[in-house]
Amino acid sequence: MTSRPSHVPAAPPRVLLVDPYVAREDPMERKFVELYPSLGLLTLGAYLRDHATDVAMVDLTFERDARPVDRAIRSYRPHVVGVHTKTLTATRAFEIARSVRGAGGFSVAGGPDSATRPETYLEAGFDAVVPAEGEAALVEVARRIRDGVPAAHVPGVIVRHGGRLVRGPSRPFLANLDDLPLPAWDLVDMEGYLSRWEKETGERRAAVLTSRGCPFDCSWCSKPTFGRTFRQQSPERVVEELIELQRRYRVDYVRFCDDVFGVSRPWIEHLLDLMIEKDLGLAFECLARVDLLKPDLLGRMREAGLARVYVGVESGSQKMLDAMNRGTKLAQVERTAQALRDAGVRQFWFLMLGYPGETIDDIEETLRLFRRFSPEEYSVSIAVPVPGTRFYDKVKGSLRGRSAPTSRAGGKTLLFEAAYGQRLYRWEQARFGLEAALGKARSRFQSRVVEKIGRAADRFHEEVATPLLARKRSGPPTARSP
Ligand code: B12
Ligand code: SF4
Repeated sequence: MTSRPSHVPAAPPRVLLVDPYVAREDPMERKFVELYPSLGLLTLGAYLRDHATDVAMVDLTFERDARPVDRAIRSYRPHVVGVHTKTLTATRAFEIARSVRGAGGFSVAGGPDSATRPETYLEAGFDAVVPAEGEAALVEVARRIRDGVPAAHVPGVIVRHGGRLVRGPSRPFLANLDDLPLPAWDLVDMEGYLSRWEKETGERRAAVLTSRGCPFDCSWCSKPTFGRTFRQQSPERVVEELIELQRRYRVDYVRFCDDVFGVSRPWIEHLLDLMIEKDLGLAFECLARVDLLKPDLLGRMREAGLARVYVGVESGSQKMLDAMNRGTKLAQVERTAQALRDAGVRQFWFLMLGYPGETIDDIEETLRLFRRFSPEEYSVSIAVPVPGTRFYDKVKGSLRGRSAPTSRAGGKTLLFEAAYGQRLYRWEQARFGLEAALGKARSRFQSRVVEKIGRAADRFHEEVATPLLARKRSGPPTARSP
């Protein structure tokens, strides 16, 4: 490093942010994943700029491989390369860390996967991991690296030193999310995302986050970054962001990406009031919990533009909801599903099969619930034990094949020794598929033929598939309730 006279201000550090997600490599992408740029990275980028740091970004979402990262390293010569991590993209992230090291640079990993297993990322070639909120930590690391000072002992940063992990002290979360700048949308190809949406749906869709964290405690949910903490922006700040998206990018549909939307009743009422008062003309969708989405709120949500709700139904068996520590009641599921239907809002249900303790009868209860309400959209996945969750701890002694299940399994592969074999769960998934198709046919044709097909499928399930596939792992084969 060349020394600089003390009166000459240091040039701003240069940080290259990387989203290593390549859509074409994601087996779920075509079916379920809706593409939006990473809000975590866009907010980091905006915050770095506000703190005298130069930022560039490579978003691999629409690329074929990581070559654009190599090119950016050569042309931009960043002090620090910051990579967002998910389990799905771990291999790609490791490849990038090796490239950075090869080019003599400094790499930092952040995001859910590296937060769960920082040692793996450091062993794979990353120089540092930020396992929690990244904004302030990354600013400090970038300044240090520019100045040739090691990043060890920086609050909120983990490095490897002498073969050991050195964890800096923990860093408090940002006190007020309203202090965050608007996401730096210009760092990515917003028009690429928006025009793709426009082609598919006729709408220009963008993602917005109004909060960080979630106060609930479902036993299979991985929350390495924010844990059970919960903070939200003011409704005024949220509306400011919506208006900017409309003004700059002609966005007309918003996905609120919060873990749970509307945790606080006064907050959501205030936001809805503002959206209605400003007459934004935006449609929106969100993910809601059935215990929070009260029917008496739906009218105003509809007026403010609500078009679709993702509902974490998970199971039609109260016993399973309790086992998952969902904190929801079946009666709430039923009430919400009915209210959404009455209000004409599309529902997307998340359902899960195979959670420990689930029997064939529980699955049957889930299917009955599904049949009763025929949600417009759904995803039914085989439970994935994500490292760092209580569910993972419960089954980690019986993982099948892999030590760290990846989300590449896409909810179709059984990753642990569950009550039944994978074929049973795949069969049950197919039954939900058939049920969905019959539900659509029923609403269109009211035909006796549809009922006949349904009954034949049920008979086949009971008489052929169940005896064949529902062998409990231990003990003799059973017909129905094991
Ligand atoms: C919204 C969301 C989506 C949206 C939008 C994603 C996006 N592009 O932003 C959609 C629906 C598209 C989506 C898709 C997927 N998602 Co998603 N998603 C979320 C959700 C609910 C919020 C993400 C978010 O914006 N958080 C808020 C921001 C502020 O936090 P953040 O991104 O973590 O970033 C902060 C810190 O982590 C850190 N940080 C992050 N990156 C970096 C990098 C550096 C260098 C540093 C220093 C710090 C740092 O600083 C940031 C700011 O403080 C999370 C759950 C969650 N709470 O995180 C799941 C979550 C991230 N998704 C997950 C998964 C699995 C996926 C998919 C892979 C699903 C699939 N294919 O099957 C895809 C991948 C798509 C993609 N583009 O990567 C998992 C990841 C689990 C894991 N261990 O990998 C999560 C954690 C959900 C879960 N509990 O399982 N997702
Ligand atoms: S599944 Fe949803 S409600 Fe449950 S803890 Fe995770 S984010 Fe919160």
